[in-house]
Amino acid sequence: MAYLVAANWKMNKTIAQTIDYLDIFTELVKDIQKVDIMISPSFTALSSASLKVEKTNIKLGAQNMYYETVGAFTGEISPIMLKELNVEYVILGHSERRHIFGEKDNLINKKVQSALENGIRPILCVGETLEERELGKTLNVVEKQIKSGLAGVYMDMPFIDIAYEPVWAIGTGINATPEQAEEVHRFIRSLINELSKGNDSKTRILYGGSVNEKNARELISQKHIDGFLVGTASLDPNRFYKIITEC
Ligand code: G2H
Repeated sequence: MAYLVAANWKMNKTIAQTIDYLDIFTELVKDIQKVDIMISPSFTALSSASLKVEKTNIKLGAQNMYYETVGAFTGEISPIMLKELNVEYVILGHSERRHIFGEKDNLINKKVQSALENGIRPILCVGETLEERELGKTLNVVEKQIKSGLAGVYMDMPFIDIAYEPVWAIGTGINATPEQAEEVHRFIRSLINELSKGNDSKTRILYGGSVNEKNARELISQKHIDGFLVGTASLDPNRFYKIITEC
């Protein structure tokens, strides 16, 4: 199983900035084969990015999608619109979607099911808040988010990746220590192994939350960390490339 290192650009970069980035980044990573690389630009830049990454080793992801394929859903993006742009991954249940936009496990589960039905690989994000960690509820929270996010699709585990992103580590510059991350990753691995009846060997468990070129090596050296979901440090092609080379 190859590591997956995925960029979540969030609401950053115009079309022109995306093209400039990819002019540099495609060259930097062109010889990398042992790591799967994904970028997820804004929706407005996806089309241009799709053309730029065609015939490269960079895969395209979306930061969100709706679960219906067509209809009266003002402002939403359909999985078939993403497929048309050769989008292969979709980030679902990111903590910013949960906390800023109020997405609940039930909605996230519908999106996961729809992504799978439409041949897009979901990256389900889970993670506890600082308050939940301090109350000792981290593993309970993560278990609930995984069980409800993946309800009905446990047997599709080979087509799913998971990102553990502790909310307190997102965009704060405070990453989970390798030991803190490893404890949760080990728990997630054992949980998805049980839920899928042992069919989880193709599922990567990514760590996300203030990953950078300085902490990547130590984090990836943990047995149950299979890659990264990178926000801030992925916005610079040289920094993101450096993280990839640490894997
Ligand atoms: C967590 C992460 C990317 P950052 O949201 O998903 O962002 O690396 O900026 O903490």
